[in-house]
Amino acid sequence: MKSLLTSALPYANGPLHLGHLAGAYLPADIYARYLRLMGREVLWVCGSDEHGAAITLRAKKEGIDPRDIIDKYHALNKGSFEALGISFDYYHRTSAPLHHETSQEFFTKLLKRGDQFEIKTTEQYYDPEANQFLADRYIKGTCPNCGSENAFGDQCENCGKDLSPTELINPVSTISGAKPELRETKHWFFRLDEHETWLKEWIQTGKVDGVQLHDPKDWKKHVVGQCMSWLDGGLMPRSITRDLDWGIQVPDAPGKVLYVWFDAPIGYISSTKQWAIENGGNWEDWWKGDDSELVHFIGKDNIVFHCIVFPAMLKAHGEYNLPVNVPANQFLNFEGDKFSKSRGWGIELQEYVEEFKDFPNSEDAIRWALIRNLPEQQDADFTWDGFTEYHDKDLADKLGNFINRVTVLTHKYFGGRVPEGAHTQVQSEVTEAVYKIGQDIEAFRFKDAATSFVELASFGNTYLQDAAPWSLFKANPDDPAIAETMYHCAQIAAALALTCTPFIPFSADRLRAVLNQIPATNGDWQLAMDTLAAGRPLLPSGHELGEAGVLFPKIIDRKDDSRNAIIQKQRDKMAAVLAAKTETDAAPEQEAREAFKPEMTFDDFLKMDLRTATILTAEKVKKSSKLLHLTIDLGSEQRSVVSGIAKHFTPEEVVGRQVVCVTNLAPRKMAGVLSEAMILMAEDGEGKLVFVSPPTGFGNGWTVR
Ligand code: B3M
Ligand code: ZN
Repeated sequence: MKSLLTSALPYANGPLHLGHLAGAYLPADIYARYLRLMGREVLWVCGSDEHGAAITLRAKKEGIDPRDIIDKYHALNKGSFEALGISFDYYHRTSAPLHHETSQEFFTKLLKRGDQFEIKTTEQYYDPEANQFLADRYIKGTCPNCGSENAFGDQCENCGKDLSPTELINPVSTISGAKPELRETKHWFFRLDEHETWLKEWIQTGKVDGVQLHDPKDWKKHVVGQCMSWLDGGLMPRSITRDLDWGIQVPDAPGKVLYVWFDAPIGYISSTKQWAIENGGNWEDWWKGDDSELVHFIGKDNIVFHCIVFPAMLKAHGEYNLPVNVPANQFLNFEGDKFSKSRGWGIELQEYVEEFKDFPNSEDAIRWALIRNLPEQQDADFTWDGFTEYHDKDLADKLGNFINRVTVLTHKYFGGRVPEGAHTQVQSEVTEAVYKIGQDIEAFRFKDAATSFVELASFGNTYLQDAAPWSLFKANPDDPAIAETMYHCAQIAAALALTCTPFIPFSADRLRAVLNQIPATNGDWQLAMDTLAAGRPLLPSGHELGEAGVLFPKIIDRKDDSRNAIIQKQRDKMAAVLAAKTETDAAPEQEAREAFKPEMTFDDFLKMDLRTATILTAEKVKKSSKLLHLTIDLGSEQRSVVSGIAKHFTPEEVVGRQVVCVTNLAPRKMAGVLSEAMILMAEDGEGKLVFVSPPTGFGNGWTVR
């Protein structure tokens, strides 16, 4: 079976940060490297996403050509990936002519089918100075609801009201400041609604037309959950063209380009084609063959496009395989907050590469810290303390130290040669561990795989410590148990030096060099499993080990503070960002906090029944972009609640939350759904909502007063 892997194509309009790496690239790299070591046929494609209004807008603002932006960031991001060992088979770009052709052919094929597009003419705002139609976000004006002068064409961020551009009072173009005019324009809408039925069946059961394509139990719950909440909301035709001058020309429609999210996933196909041209393969075998499995690696913000829209496009086209899995990751935060370029919060990949260039094993140090803390099922938080700890405890203390001790002791007692030994329980444990690490990787449980790997290292250390060959040697240098111990230690060391390869490939080569092995190549993991299963050693008796040495110098080292100093510089940077923020927050213009309400009596307050509760289920309310329908657990009963938080939270994010709610408001229907309680939220000056929650573990239905 072939494996065709894709990772989300990063926009070439800015640098990538650690959060991106942990989302769609590092997990895919572990998977791809493992499959190659298993001797499977793998093709992993990616590339730069170089279209979209964000790129043109930025180019206009900076007075440069969009091409300058994409050339710069394509090279930068590609370079960062390479530096960190991200082993794509091909990194293409969507500005390439081959991609333009491929996307146009795709569009034409769907158009020719006759039933896949609907063409509609609508009136849209046009900027007469910039000579272009304006996307909703590029129009500002006064909010008809609250009077704020900074409302966008799609929403007023002051009062939260959903708007359409024509509702704005005094609209202006954010591109030129000109007053926009309404003009007629024609667009192509992909009939996603026509695909709703089969998509629902496919997501729920893994079947299409009665054929089982995947097992839905293999998909992550949050991925299926997000898809179902979209599907339950009903699918609508989606416009897939734009009036822009940057992008892929819509065939026979001058001035129109394909919407970036229509062409970007087709980028996976063009990347495969380009790979095939350069490497002499057949791209169709990978995309259309019965013996090829497609897996998309993405972050959670791209789930809908990869699990609903692109599959619908592939099915509409015909012939193409659907993905067998989309193991999307959640988000990674940085030191307790979201990555933010504008606030300077976080660290970009090329910045890491540059700042840590004198740090030993810097590539693997960051890979390992991210792997141990991947946002696989929920959001995770990267901290420099965690980085230090994972490095020093796992890599230095457990892995590096073990391999070093084994080499030193083998040199001491056996002239560096693996002594004689026999198959025992130890070998079975090693066999089991190697198998388990692989199984976790195959199931996209990379964090578990890393844990199993660390357990194998711990097993080695404990085994060596308990066997204590140094004590045996003191008592009787000819004790056969010394050879037995060192033989098994050599096998454990070899298993570690092999199984670490997908996680820390740079160190893997060094570890294997210490064991006097060449770097692992395709098929070696499978070979090792076969060898172990046959009861044979990974390192045979007589094999000569290389020279020992410190493999992972610790970050926290009393004698050498240089590595810690590199990290301390990063901590200082973040402290400066925080200090700057505190200053802005304390600035005099005390921004608009709502005025306090008039006095009320204590009896008025007592009328309110406030309780703790837990959100059990959540889904979007059909035809409303603001409302979530929740079920809450009040201890003695469950209730239905409609809450206006859909713009702030996805259903998956709120399930399981503990909240405080008002239970005795008269029930009412919102968008046709009954609401029997109200959830309390705190809102700051920027409209950000947070739950008012009791501490985790507090029971449900208890009073709040
Ligand atoms: N460039 C969006 C993103 O980076 C987009 C991914 C395209 S994958 C086909 O979130
Ligand atoms: Zn408003």
